[in-house]
Amino acid sequence: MRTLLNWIASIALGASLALAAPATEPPKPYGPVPTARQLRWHEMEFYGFLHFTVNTFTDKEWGYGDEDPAVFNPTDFDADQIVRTARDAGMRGLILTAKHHDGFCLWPSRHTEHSVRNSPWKAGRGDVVREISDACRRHRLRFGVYLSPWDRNHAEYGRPAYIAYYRNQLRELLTQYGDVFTVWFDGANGGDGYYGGARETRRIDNRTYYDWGRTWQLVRELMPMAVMFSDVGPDFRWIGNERGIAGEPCWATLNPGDGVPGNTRANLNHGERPGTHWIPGECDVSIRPGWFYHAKEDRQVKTPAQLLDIYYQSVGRGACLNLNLPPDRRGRIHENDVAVLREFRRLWDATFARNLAAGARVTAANTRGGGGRFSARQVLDGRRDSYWTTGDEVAVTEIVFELGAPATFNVVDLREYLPLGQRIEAFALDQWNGGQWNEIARGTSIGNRRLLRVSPVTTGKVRLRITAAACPALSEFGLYREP
Ligand code: FUL
Repeated sequence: MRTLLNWIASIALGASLALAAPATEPPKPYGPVPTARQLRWHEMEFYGFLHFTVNTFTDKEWGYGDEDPAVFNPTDFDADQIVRTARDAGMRGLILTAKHHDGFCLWPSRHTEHSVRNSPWKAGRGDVVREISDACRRHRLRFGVYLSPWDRNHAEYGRPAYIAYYRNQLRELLTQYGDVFTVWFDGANGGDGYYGGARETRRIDNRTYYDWGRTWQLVRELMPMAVMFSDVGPDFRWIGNERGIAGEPCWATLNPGDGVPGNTRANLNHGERPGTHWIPGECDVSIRPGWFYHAKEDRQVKTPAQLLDIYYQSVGRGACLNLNLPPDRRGRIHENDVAVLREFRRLWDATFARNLAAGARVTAANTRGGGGRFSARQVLDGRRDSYWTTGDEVAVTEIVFELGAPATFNVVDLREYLPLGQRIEAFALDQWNGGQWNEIARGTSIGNRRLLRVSPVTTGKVRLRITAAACPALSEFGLYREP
């Protein structure tokens, strides 16, 4: 009986090995995987929004579209101060509202009179898009644009002519300002507005009106490495709230179906597994209550501790964080915001300065090909392009870190190797207390990055247990201590 069972088992094993990749080759990808442009975006992790337009001067959040361009007049505009503030906070890019719902253009578009060209700022010769994109290049940040699909100023909004106008504007932004890392398509669509003087309510069918497929194609042609945001992608999705909080779990995959910006049934906050597409989440949130600057909110800037909480619940759940900084009426980031960002960065630096597991002795229960390029040590080399993986047949495994001397930590950091898909379904971390293992943390989705805050633990040995849908590919492991 025993031999018969062994024989059946060996046939089954032989069949699965025949389908598997050789042990010295990487595993086959699992499910949808990110494109090169999405991988570049994942690496950014933390970047910012700049909400700036006529609203800054009229003290509104949504301009009606009848604002006189003369109201746009920053008294001391300083693109370097804005971009430096973002860079010093740790951001890797900035997305500027080139045009918000009010339709006013921060660049001298050839296709409208409703722009900086007719403002008193720099006698009509200013260009905010130019200045911010140039400053981003100087300070090594990526530059991106927000171009509101809804336009409450334009006379043709709601009719086909507006779609041609919108695409002409995209063409200007994607051909005149160098590399653009993202185009951010907002989902707020249609409603009342000025519309060239009509002052009426215009409803559009967001499934058909914008013909998104062709607009997205235009962006691909003009800027192939740009990632596009909308509620449903195509490259990254809205996280479903404006508080900057990703779900737990938060999968990078989604079933967008026939959803369109502003109209989707997909689970944006958690993502969906299994999912047909790789469409990871972005958490957008403002450092103040509003998206635009209002002097009355000068004392309502989020605290460094609040920003850190948001960071752990966005970047720490595999999403990117897009933190809005609203330039004030001078055209600078207000002192209160600068002070908060400086302290946020100080705490962040102090936490992540040293991986307490960096020098650990690592032993994995299983290693693909027995070692070498897939060995357990790869998770401590600080590189996201290397990883530890196992034989194809392994779905449940573990990896042990002997720290040498006891260390105290309260943050656990994990990364999957994204080019092979999101493979890990669940994990748990144990500490060795001298006699046995005690579980201290557990979770499900990892993806680009998973940060878990735990109550401070002091131990010389930890164990990570993993359950995966296909053999795991873990890129990084870290233990940190918050000051
Ligand atoms: C929303 C807009 O309506 C807000 O004004 C802001 O731009 C935010 C980022 O997206 O949908």
